[in-house]
Amino acid sequence: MSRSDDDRHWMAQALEQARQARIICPPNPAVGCVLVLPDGSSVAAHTQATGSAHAEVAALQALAASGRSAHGATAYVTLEPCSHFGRTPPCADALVRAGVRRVVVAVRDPNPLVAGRGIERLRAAGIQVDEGLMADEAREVNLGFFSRMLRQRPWVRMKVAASLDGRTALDNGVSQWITSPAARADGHAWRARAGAVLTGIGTVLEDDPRLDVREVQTPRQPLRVIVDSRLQTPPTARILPPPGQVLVYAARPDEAAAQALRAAGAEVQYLPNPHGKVDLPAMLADLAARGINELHVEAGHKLNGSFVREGLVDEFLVYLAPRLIGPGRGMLELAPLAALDRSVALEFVDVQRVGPDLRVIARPPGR
Ligand code: AOF
Ligand code: ZN
Repeated sequence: MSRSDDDRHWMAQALEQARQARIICPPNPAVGCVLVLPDGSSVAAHTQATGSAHAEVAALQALAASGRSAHGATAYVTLEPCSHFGRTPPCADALVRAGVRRVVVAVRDPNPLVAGRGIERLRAAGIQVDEGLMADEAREVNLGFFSRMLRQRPWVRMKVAASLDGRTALDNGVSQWITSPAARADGHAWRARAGAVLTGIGTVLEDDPRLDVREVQTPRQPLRVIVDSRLQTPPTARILPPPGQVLVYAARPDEAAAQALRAAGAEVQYLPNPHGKVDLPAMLADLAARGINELHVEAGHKLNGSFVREGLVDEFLVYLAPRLIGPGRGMLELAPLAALDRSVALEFVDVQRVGPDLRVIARPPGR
C-alpha cells in the first residue's frame, strides 16, 4: 500500500471509532483516534462521556496500559486535537508529551476555542501535521456539533413513520403502530445519538408518548422537549418523570400551569413570537446554547409543518411501511401550492430496508 492508501485505511478506522462514540459523548463531538506505532502495531479509541478523556488521551492511555510507548507514532484523528483547557486538558499537549511524530487530522475543530490552534501547537512542537483527509466523512459524523458551532443551532432531524401512501395516522388519530418493530428500534437508535428529542403538545395530548430511549442500550437519555404554547401538558403526562430532563417551551405565561409542570420535574421557558406561538428559531438558538448538537423531532403534522415552513429542517428520516391507509393524517401540514416549482425540493441521501419497511433520509440541497 502507498502511504496515502495507508493513511485512508487508518483514518477509516478512526472514523469508525468516532461513529461508535456518538451515543455516549454529546454535547462533545464524537472523535476517533488511531495511534500507529513505528513497529506497525496500533491502538484505537474514541471520545469518552463528556468530562472524561478525549479520543487522543483515551488512545494514549490504552497504549500505556499495554506497556507500549507512543514515541515516533503517527496519530490519526477525525477532529483537530484540542488546544484549550475545557473540562479536560489540551489533547495537543498530550500528543506532544507522548513523542508522537506525525498527526493526520481529518478536519479542523469549529469550536472557536480551538479553530486551528491545536494544529498550530503541534506544528510549533515540530510535529508534522497533515490535514483534510476524509474531511467530509468527519464532518458528517459530527454534523450536529458543526451546526451548533457554526450556525448556533442544532442539526434538526425530523423523524416520520408513515404508510406507503404517506399517512402517519388513521383519520381517527390512531397511529400505533404503522411501521415494524425493526423500524421502531432503528428510530430509537437515532433518538439515542440526539442531544434532545422534541415533540408538540398535540402529540402529548393524543399519544401520551414517553419519548425516551428504550429499544437500544444507552448510557444517557436525551433531553425531552415539548413545544406547548399554552402550557397544556398535563402534569401526569408520561413524558414528564425522570430519568432525564424535560423542557417545555411556552408562549403564553400561565404561572399556575408552569408551577404544576415544575413540580412534576419539568423546566418551563417562555419564548413567544408575535403570533402567540413558540418562536421556533429562538428555541433552536436556546437549545444550541444548552449544548444540543442534534435535535430529533418526532411531532405531529401541525408542528412538523411549522418547522418545514420556517425552513428549519436539515434532514428528514422517514420510515415507510408497506401498507396503504387511505384517508388519514399527512406527514406535515403545508399550504396548497399553485405550481410544482414552489414545492420543497429535497435530495435523497440514503435509502435502506429496515425489516419489512423502507428508511429514507432526505435533505434540502446544500445542507
Ligand atoms: C479533542 N478530542 O475527542 C474531542 C474534542 O470540555 P472538554 O475538555 O471536554 O472539551 C470539549 C471540546 O473539545 C469540544 O467543544 C470540542 O471543541 C473538543 N472536542 N477534542 O481533542 C476529542 N471530543
Ligand atoms: Zn481534546
